[in-house]
This record gives sequence, structure tokens and C-alpha cells, in this order.
Amino acid sequence: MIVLRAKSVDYEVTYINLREKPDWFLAISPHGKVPVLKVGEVPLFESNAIAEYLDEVVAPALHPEDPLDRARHRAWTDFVADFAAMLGKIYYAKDETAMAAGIAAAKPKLARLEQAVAAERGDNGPYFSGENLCLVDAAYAPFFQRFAFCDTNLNTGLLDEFPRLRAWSDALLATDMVTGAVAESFPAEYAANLQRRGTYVATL
Ligand SMILES: N[C@@H](CCC(=O)N[C@@H](CS)C(=O)NCC(=O)O)C(=O)O
Repeated sequence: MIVLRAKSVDYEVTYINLREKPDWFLAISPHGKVPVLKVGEVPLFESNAIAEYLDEVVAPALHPEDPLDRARHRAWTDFVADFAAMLGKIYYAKDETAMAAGIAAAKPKLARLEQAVAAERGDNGPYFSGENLCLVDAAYAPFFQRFAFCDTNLNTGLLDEFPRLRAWSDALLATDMVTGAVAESFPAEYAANLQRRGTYVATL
């Protein structure tokens, strides 16, 4: 959705209750996961595949032109699954001890990401590789968004140790391309999800 918004493509969203997936959705989503983009009658799944498809068919290109730069951006996008799992160990932790372990485990990985951001754009942000939003930004934004939502209560201060990640996250959460990509009900829905999962953050 962030990529659609960055490219000003008109789109229509159907939100899925993931605890009660409708049959029509299961028929088009091979792993029963969101997102799925329907292009006409053709369903596409997997965020990165969807993002790359959109980047190929709709200007402006968000991937760098140079093949080497593009490969590096893809590599950092591939790291998103690890990044999401790593942050999830913090915000989905069931108690303070588990959260502290999640924070300790995250630090060395975040340090590598901080170095990557430094190498991509030095201090000239605000986004991953400079002043324009790229596909790497679109991939990381939802997880920075969830972390920020929980960190309002968790107060880990984790990102303060990584000034470029802090600035990157702040920039992502300040653009309507990202904030407008979730439903208005997102804060309430996500808080309910944290509650259902029995997380520590939901008790604060
Ligand atoms: N690698 C997939 C992951 C998608 C994914 O995990 N989606 C989650 C929500 S963020 C989901 O649909 N979960 C429902 C389920 O697994 O039943 C992608 O990037 O599209």
C-alpha cells in the first residue's frame, strides 16, 4: 500500500479478518497471508514481489537504476523478515524478562542496519538511501510503525542508540505515504491484537 501511495496509484482496499479468512481470500492467497494485490483478475502475493511488480509498471521508479545498487537494496529488503522477527521479540514479549532478552538480541543487528543506512546516505536522509522513498523504506516502514506504537508504552529507548535508524523511523512515520497506508482503526485493532496475544506491552 505504501508503494501504491508513493506512486499515486488509485487503489481499493479490502481488509481481511485474519482470524476468520473468507473463502474467496483463501482461494487467491496461496499461504493465506496478506497482502494480496489483485491486478485485474490476477492476484499477486508476497510484499516484495508486489512492490517490484508495481515498480516495473508504474513511474516513478523507487528502486535505484544501477544494478549493483538495486541488488544491495534487494538484499536489505530481504533482511526485513529478520528485522520484523527481531522487533517482534520485543513488542510481542510476554514479560519484562523476555523483552529485555529481545532488546539485547536486537542491538547487534540494529548496529549493522545503522551502518548500512550510513553507507547508503550518510547523514543526508531522511529515507534509506536519501531524499526519495525507495522500496527498502516501504518494506521496513510497517515494522518501525508497530515498534513505535508499542514503544510509546514500553519506552525501551532502543532507537535512541542508533541515531540514523531513529531519524529514518521518524521520517517514515511522518509521511502520509506510510501513515495513510493503514486503516483508521489500526491503533485500536493493533492494541486488541497485542491484548489477545497476552503481551507485556498490553499490560502497561
Ligand atoms: N512474506 C510475506 C509475509 C506476509 C505475512 O506474514 N502477513 C501476515 C500479516 S502481516 C499474515 O497475513 N498473517 C496471517 C497468517 O499467517 O495467518 C509478505 O511479505 O507478504
